[in-house]
Amino acid sequence: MTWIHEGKLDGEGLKPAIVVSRFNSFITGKLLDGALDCLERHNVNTDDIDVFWVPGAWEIPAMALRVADTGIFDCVICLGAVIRGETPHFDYVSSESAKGVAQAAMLTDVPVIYGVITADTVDQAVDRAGTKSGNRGFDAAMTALEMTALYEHVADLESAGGEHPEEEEKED
Ligand code: INI
Repeated sequence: MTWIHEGKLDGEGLKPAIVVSRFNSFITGKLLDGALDCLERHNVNTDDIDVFWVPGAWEIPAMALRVADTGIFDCVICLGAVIRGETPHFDYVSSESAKGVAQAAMLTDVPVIYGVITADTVDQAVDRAGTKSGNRGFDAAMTALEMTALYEHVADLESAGGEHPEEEEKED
């Protein structure tokens, strides 16, 4: 018999933070709309959501870590859009923002979620911000709900000394 652990997608009572960059705001604004839509549809109270705007994707990780370390929020959702130009700048900004968000996630106690689009063209970015290929902001918020519930579940398991709650399901 194996114990299966999964995060539920119910945001009731949660206090999420969103860190979103202003660079390419015609895209990041749509990612923010998607994230808010997801949170509200999953029972998060609008008054319990805090949005922190930063200048660009480069600034996201440091702000995400600061916000996460306040202890005020249950999760941090990072949203940005890095679009390739004619110089190697894209590579520096996109890789540092991805690495930085991953590092923030490892250094803090709450889930830090990566919802930064990296695209070769404006069209690719538009496709991922609420048109052909869905909305990466919505997806990131969904991931945040799942991971927050799972973190809390692991904390409950730890404080119960490894005793599984009665309602938890076992699979053969
Ligand atoms: N920031 C982005 O969020 N997206 C981009 O596409 C981008 N490009 O291509 O330059 C970008 N650059 C700005 C960067 O994030 C910082 O704000 C800036 O370098 C100041 O630190």
